[in-house]
Amino acid sequence: MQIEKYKLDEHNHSQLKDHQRKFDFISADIKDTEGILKKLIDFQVAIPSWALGTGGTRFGRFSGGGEPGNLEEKIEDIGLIHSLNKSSGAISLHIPWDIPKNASHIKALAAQHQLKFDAMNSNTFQDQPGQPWSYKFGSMQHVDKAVRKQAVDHNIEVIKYGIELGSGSLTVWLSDGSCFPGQMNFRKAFQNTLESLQAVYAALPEQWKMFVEYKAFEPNFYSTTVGDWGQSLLYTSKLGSKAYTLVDLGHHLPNANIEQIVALLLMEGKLGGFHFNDSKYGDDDLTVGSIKPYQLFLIFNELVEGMDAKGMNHANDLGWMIDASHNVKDPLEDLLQSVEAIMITYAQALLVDRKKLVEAQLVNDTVTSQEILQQAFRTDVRPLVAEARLRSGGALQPLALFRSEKVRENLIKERGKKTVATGL
Ligand code: LRH
Ligand code: MN
Repeated sequence: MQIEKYKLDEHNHSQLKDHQRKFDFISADIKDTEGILKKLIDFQVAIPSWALGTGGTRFGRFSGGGEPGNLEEKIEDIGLIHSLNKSSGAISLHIPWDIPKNASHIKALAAQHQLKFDAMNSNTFQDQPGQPWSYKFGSMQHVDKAVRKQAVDHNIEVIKYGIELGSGSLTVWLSDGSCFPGQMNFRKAFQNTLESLQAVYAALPEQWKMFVEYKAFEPNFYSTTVGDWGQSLLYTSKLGSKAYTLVDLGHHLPNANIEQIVALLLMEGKLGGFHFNDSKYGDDDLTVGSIKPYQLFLIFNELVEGMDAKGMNHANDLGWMIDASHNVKDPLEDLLQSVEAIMITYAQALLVDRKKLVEAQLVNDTVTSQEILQQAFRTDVRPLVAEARLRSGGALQPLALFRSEKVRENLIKERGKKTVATGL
């Protein structure tokens, strides 16, 4: 399903007067409106291939129908999202859920939708049919070298698919760990995992990056072998300059100060990118900015400050990816909301008066430093984000157009009500 250009133009025309009034109002107060708009236009968020269907939980899954049944349909759905917000110009694949039967065909189809391939994700947290060795007791940490080799070979195979598709990075998330005290030797598990990651690292093409994603718990509930940012940094520091730490917002213990973790990883030049989502309890994978929008703002505030301090390019030097799963919302509407939340928060972080903030910090004027941050966070930047979309050929109100064009209803007509396994 695609939305006709004239329908998008009609929608923008009907919204233009109202938008212009709001845009003129906010840009009157902003020093560098054009600079901020350029940054927003360049900023692209990768959509995960596994978040286009209904995720569900172990207790149940309530599919809304019209979900993609193959990689082609997943690319079409992300193409539709990108045609609406012009900020979702990349897809992140998960292998073996998205093995491209014909890579050049898939690459051409993605190009038709102006989509690039972001990080490839390996999977050694599930046993595939006919797989010689089980990952029940882990993969790269496993006491049995044959299991570790199987996991290394799988990651090297994922890199091969990525090279064919034009990706430039591999994300390794290991569910490895233990469920009970005494089940495992932490030191040997670390060393086995490092040795296995080194074998994958050695297979990385020159320009590629490897992202080591950490997670505090689940599916193991006593220890996780890449359990926090410190452990991930230990691995990525020992691996080499192409290895970076990936921060999934839902992978922290309660009340972790994620913005401080981000600031320090950036300082060390070891921050690789993000899996954006939100959560109230565990790895809930909820809509970005739906539970803790101020935390997301504080993270982007550290990102802008830290990246500018190192002269980094905001759009290209880090991996910006969503990792969410949908239980009660339409997957595409949920993703439109998540991208909007990321763009709004990035725009607010760009509004922070950095010079005044440093002055306040240097005299320990905590009241003023808070006022400076909250001035930006309390600014309604939606007209700025909408203007960036308009200038990129997108819709002023993507969600409204998605609904008025009855996209889900049309997808159900095209694909039927059948429910499609997302692999998770
Ligand atoms: C693990 C994780 C990881 C993906 C998976 C789908 O919780 O965040 O990034 O491989 O979700
Ligand atoms: Mn993740």
